Amino acid sequence: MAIKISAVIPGYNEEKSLPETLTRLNKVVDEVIYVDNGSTDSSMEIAKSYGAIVILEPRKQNGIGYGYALITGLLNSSGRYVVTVDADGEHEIEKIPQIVAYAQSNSIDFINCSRTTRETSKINSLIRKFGVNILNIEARILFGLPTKDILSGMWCINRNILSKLSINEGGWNLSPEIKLSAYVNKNVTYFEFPIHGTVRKEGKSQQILWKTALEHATFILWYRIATVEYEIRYFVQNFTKSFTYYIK
Ligand SMILES: Nc1nc2c(ncn2[C@@H]2O[C@H](COP(=O)(O)OP(=O)(O)O)[C@@H](O)[C@H]2O)c(=O)[nH]1
Ligand SMILES: [Mg+2]
Repeated sequence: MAIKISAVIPGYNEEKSLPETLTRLNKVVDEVIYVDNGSTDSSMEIAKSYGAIVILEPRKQNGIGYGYALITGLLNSSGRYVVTVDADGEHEIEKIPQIVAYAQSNSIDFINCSRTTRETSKINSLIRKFGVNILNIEARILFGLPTKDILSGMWCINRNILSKLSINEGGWNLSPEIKLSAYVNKNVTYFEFPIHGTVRKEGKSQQILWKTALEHATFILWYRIATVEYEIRYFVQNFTKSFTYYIK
């Protein structure tokens, strides 16, 4: 039996991009959840007309509700696997069945879809590439995370591990947070799958690049400090287990 796949889209004023994105998504997933932050255009009506489940998530963190929207969408999805994509169609939606099949046959719980193909590299601006690479290096040094795209917004998650992820960031930082949370959790298997990334045809990005980059850099450092306690607890638990095993 085919497994149910859900897609979650965070969106804000994306009426121009949504028709194409939703048409593409409807061909490859069983359920689409569109989570809006109070758009002033007709995004929500459009999403409804394409059959998506529409949720209004008004919370924001420093003016952005990207993270809250995704958390709410993930919690309200029902598929065996949940894939997140941006509303602007920048991700390779057509690869979803292949990615889910890969996750299922290899028992992978969390896949980060990294925008790393050669074509993608030609499209992205130098400043973005530079920023993402610096953050990739930071995550690799601090966590050993073998990521090529710490900021990709396309993930494929096995529903069984949703409750094991500790995700709280309401703004852009949810993107690094969810990957780090999956990677540091010893009960979650993490993998990266290459996809094409494109540049939106309509509307404009909500990012203020330098500000977001700085926030990400500080967040990754802070997250390292916060998770040291988890690592120590894990070590002590294992140590105690082995110790009691040997002295029995
Ligand atoms: N719900 C919600 N979605 C947002 C918000 N800001 C951006 N988004 C969505 O997040 C995705 C990525 O945003 P975008 O501005 O394209 O960022 P970029 O791809 O990094 O340039 C798009 O689907 C946006 O519509 C927000 O405040 N709330
Ligand atoms: Mg975008």
